[in-house]
Amino acid sequence: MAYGGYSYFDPKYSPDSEHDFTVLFWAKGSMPIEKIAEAIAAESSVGSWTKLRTMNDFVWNHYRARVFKISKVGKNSGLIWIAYPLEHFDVKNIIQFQASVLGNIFGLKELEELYIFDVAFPRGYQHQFSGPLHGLEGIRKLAGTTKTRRPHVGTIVKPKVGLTPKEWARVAYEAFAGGLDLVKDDENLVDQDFCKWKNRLHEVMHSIEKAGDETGQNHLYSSNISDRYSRMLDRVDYLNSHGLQKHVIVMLDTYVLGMSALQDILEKTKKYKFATHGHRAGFAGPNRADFGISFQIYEKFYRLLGIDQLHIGTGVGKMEGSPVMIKRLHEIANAHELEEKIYLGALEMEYHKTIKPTLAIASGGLDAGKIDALVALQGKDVNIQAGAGVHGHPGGTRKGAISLRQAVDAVMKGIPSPQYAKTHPELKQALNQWSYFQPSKIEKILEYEKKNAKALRTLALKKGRKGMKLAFE
Ligand code: RUB
Repeated sequence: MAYGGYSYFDPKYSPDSEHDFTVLFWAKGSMPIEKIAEAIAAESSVGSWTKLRTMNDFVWNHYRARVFKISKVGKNSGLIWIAYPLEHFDVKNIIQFQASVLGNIFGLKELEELYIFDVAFPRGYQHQFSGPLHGLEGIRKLAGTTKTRRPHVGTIVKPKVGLTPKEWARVAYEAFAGGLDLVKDDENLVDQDFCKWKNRLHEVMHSIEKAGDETGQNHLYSSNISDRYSRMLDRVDYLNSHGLQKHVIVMLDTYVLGMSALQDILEKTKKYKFATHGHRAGFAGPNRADFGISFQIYEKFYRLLGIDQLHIGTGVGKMEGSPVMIKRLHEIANAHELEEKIYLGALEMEYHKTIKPTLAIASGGLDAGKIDALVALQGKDVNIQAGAGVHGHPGGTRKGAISLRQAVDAVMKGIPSPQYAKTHPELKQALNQWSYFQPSKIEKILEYEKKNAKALRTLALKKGRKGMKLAFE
């Protein structure tokens, strides 16, 4: 069933992981699904709505997309697998990839739903990128946890915005003194008049020095520099001129600042050897509805580009994302090989060997009572952050911080938090305040996934995106 005069359907085609991108789509519309698939392939590669007198064999053979599989759900809906050749894409230019594969197709008027689940990047593309400079192990080195392998613990100073630099740094000091590794700016705090970036930075450096003398820890500060590109550059230069690599992690609102600026600013942070922290504010806009792009795709790009630690959600806190999906995002951050899981819209992929793991950040609605469940889901290679779960503790910020550290100590000793709380009052107060998230709930979900993987796959292939949602949400 051709579209625009050509057929992009090639069921015999088998993508090659060195050379082809594989992209998994869900689509529904007013045309038969075969035609929808052709339209997507055409508009995202070499074609358009009608036959082109300018098309030639070379273009057709070298640059077109190939629909190699369709799993039909209804007459007009289904899952679609499309392969794109490496030559189609510009070198080290993610914007060009976005304009092709994540671009015009969303506007095709015949489509009622279009969701792009995942992209498996070919090795030939991956080695255009250098990945994280520090990555998981580098951040562990900074925090001094290479041997203990415990989860990192941090906080986001709250209120999100409004405190003065001195007030902000005082809260940071309390959090560090309570044993937290990291304090970070919120995604919406940068350089507002009431809390200028430079003033806050210097005040926090005093807090780090003071608290470090007391705790013996190397405390870290994720400083949000997100802004127009020229200002971000100035900030990175400024951090470098003060030699702050040991304590400052450069924080970037990766999604809203966009791939273009991100790609260049990361070259600069790498040049100066700064570690980086990726916050994903805004990603959920094109992630939750009928037209959307899964965070899996952004996350892979962020790892390829070199974000050292990245927000991926929690699976147990306030933000969207089923536990199994968050586990998948954790794997994208730090595994080498990714399994295919069609019920999550997840494709098989292997990272190029030079791409280091990124440290996953679990953040959003956490408190000490959720640590056991979180570790059951994400393991110990994770940076756990709690904002309100620290500053909303009945004993205040320092006790909130202590409660988080106690929960982490407990999990490292293999003792459930409620038991540990009997001899640790700060943890006890936190559990009383917010209750305990039973890790067995998470274990059951993971067990269910393991036992039912085949059935879940069948359900997804039969019912499409709706079937995937039914499985876990
Ligand atoms: C945390 C907070 C973060 C979210 C972002 O505050 O609001 O910005 O983690 O979400 P609190 P995600 O601990 O008070 O909820 O990490 O999923 O991108």
